[in-house]
Amino acid sequence: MSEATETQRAPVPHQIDVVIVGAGFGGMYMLHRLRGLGLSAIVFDVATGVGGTWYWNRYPGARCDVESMQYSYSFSEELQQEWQWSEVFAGQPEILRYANHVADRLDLRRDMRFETRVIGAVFDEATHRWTVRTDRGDVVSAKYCVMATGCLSAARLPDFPGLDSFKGKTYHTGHWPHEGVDLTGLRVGVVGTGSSAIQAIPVIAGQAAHVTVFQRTPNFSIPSRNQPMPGDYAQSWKDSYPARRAEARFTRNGILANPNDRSAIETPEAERLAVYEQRWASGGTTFMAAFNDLIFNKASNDTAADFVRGKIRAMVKDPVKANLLVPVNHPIGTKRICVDTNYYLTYNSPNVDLVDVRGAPIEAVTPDGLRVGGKDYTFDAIVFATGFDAMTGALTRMGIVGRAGEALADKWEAGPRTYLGLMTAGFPNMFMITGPGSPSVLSNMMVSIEQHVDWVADCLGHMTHRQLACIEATLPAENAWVQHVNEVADTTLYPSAASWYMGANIPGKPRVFMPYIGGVGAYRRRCDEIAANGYEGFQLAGPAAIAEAAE
Ligand code: N01
Repeated sequence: MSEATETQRAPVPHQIDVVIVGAGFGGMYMLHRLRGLGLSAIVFDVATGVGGTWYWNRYPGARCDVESMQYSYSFSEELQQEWQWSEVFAGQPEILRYANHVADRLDLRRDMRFETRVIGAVFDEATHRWTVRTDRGDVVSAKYCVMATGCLSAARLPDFPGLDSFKGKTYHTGHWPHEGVDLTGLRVGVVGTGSSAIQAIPVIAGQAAHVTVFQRTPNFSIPSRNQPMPGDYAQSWKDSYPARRAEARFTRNGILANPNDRSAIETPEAERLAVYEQRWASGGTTFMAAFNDLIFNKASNDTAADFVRGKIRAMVKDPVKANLLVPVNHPIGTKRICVDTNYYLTYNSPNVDLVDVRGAPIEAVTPDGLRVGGKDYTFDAIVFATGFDAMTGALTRMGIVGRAGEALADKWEAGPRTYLGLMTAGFPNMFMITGPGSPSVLSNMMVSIEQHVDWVADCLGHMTHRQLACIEATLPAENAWVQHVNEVADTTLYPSAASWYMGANIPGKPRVFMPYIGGVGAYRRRCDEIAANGYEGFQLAGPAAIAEAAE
């Protein structure tokens, strides 16, 4: 079955065990696990089908930068054996086909309602239930909520004056039209040079008559070296999937990257360069695993950054463009490292221009294009690759209200506060999948999603078995975790960059390092330990205690 379209929906139950928000990889697996526990669950998603981030991000060139053999579910041996990836790094259409295949295989859609946005989730202290409301008028009373809303799902368009005045078409990479866009022969402006833009620009430049890229911050990008999947490579993974998956779960970022356990700065220069050359030649984000101290030691980081700067200068023929493209304002890897196919080489094409908007920001969108530094640029179409209100945006916009009428958006006004990125104090029985305070965006999302879903499912299984009715993170546990997340971040170079990890891409968003950088292995051990110790740091209560408290 292909991607489903459901304008006519099946009825929505009024009472349910669990409401799951989001039908991406997190929500899909959560539903599957809850069914296994015998709990009733329904998934809401605003999209017309499954896939989450891979449903929305259909911009030209969209591709995963984690290898396909590792960016897939590991919970089912049948699934991982039967699916054939066609490329080493899968493109968006193939990943979306995979999501649909899983939905078919596990018969997930019957408990999903699409084209339905959750507009409120309010906790009732008297009944200890969540009332979930949708924009289709549904009102569901649920014992638990699981927010599988994704870390990069709230697309952000900067507030440029005159945005509505533009006579041509505008697009955001995170909301790309499903029917596709033909940019052939057009003059196209692209705003942004993050991962999305770096993938899209070479493809757009191949279609458009002329492309002008507006860059505020140059990024480091590593060639992907993507290729059709070699059959023996896929087979070698399939032959040893259980062992490799088990190993990946205890790595730093959930990716088997053959990490080098040596310091860059302590390695003699010639040897160090040879390591970088070898990593550059094999390509991909695993470049950052070339040495063990690249994210901790500025001098070590500089050696990697200088190596990539040299590669950029060697690729880009025009020295003015090359100078603009060389990143200088952040250590390599502290803004999400990008992975590309021919990104830098694209600037050698006569139909591609680059405009620096750091010194002179974009002033306005005009009826004909963009005005920057008093100069007008004329376009037929503008592509905004301007990113997301990352990690918190989808949650704080949803109308989540916990104990004593406290809105999540208010609680997190000075930055997100969670215990393990799984729960937040004052919001009982509400779980987050890959929430802020968990490794999430610093890891292979599939590994982190599966770990969170399994932890939540095991927790709900435990509660059902013990006839417990309420679980809530305690404030002291949450405070200690937030402090730990910050302390670990401060041992690295990450907080020195104005990145979306820090909320720095959104004017007015608090500058807090949101993901947990302690590594997925250490994090998993901690989560398991906490569960084994009777859910240390969480308060669990039975129906009697709840009834007593409500009196
Ligand atoms: O978004 P971004 P993205 N004027 O926030 C610029 C994942 N992902 O969609 O850096 C001018 O990174 C902004 O400039 P600056 C991945 O985790 C993965 O590209 O803030 N420019 C920046 O250049 C990634 O990190 C994959 O100074 C403005 C760009 O817009 C995350 O998604 C592929 C501006 C936004 O870059 C987000 O990536 C794609 C303004 N007013 C995405 N406002 C893969 O797996 C913003 N910008 C490969």
